Amino acid sequence: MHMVKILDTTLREGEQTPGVSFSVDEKVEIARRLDEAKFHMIEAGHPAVSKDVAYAIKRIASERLNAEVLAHSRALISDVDAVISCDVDRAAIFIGVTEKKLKSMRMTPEMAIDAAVNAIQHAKDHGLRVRFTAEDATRADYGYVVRICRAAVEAGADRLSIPDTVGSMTPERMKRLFSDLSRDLNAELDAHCHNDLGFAVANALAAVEGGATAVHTTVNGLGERAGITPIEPFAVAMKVLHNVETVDLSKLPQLSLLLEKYSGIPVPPNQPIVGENAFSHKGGVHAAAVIFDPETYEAFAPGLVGRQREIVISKYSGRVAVEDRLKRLGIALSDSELDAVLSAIKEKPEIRSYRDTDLLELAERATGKRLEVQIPKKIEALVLVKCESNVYTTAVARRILWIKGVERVIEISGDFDIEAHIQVDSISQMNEVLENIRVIKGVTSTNTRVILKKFNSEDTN
Ligand code: HCA
Ligand code: CU
Repeated sequence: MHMVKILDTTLREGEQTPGVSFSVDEKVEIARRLDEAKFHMIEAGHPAVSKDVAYAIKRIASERLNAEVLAHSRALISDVDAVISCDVDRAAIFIGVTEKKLKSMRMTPEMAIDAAVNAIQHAKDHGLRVRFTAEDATRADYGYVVRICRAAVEAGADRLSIPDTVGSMTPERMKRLFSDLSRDLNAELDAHCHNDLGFAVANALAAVEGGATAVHTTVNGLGERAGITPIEPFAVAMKVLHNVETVDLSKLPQLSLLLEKYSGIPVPPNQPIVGENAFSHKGGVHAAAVIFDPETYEAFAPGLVGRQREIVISKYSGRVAVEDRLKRLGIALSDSELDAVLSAIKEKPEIRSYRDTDLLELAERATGKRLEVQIPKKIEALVLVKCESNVYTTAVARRILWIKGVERVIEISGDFDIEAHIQVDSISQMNEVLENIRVIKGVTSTNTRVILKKFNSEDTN
């Protein structure tokens, strides 16, 4: 399998996600982090959209990153001029190529070719490299796609993007399309796959098998509607299935968290690679086998992306899992003691999973023994949050809940609007959580109380 370049378009396609708008500083930080993770190309935005979009692109271009920086442009001289003034490496010029889209623009196929060629030549005249995008190519007439792409290459485009703009392709058709295009066109081919049917990762892999030399992705799969190919499963699949290195896989979880924070779009727990549960085992049979040999229930080791395997302790757990967890806490119990712990767990089906402290407490009760362990003491605090009077408190509460270290959030009445329960390992982590709460739009002030001791109602029985 050949080398594949990754173009990240979180800042362009990703900002087209409903509800998402990044600040200029956030964009610059995202671009730096993408560069550190060795992304090859960064599509920084479409400068004709607004002044702040153009300004962010200029700032990113002035960072002199290793990654090639691109700006998006319609096939219009005025859009290309906006790209030229951003000082980027490459213009990404697009025009719709389906019959319907041409009609809506009141253009004949020949007029669209002329518009593309003029825009490309204009960009080339100003020293820019050019990628040409035949928008909605997968639903357009193949002969016309080849014709407009050949004209684009002749005008100076050395990359062509073939987007599946509405995500309606299947992997089989994608592979065939890209192998036909690699035969008929003399340029590097980019695949840009939307996820409307859930095939964005599979279609991108198939495009690569057909001959694509670059794939467009976003962090967490952000983008219009259902988004596009998420980098996390795509890059891992390239490594695991084809042994091809793309970006630095160990940086993906952090990038995902950063984008969860800046986009406000939460990552579901069952999301591959970066979801909370992606490396957790729960069923008794699964846990026992994984503890014996991880490969029994893992396609690849979590360490590949810098994460750790988790064994969930719940009513589904068997002896092996409970024994293993207690052992890791430095506690060895006899068979009968383990039985007592296990049956105590099974008697509380309402508890979805046990944290170490809860498991220990339960084990102490079940065995009647005092268990001495070395678990790092957690720091807990209650943070009271006041919101601006015109903001929707629930939206702020939800954003607080996504911050790592926040365990629980409740809306309250009185002087403050929200109470957040925080649990972290260190004071510096505590400061980080507080900082993350304070920067949320709509938060006016916070008041933090460190928890010294807790009492449960059961303790008094
Ligand atoms: C758009 C369309 C686009 C372009 C992709 C590309 C698509 O939002 O303007 O330039 O490679 O999906 O067709 O994102
Ligand atoms: Cu798109």
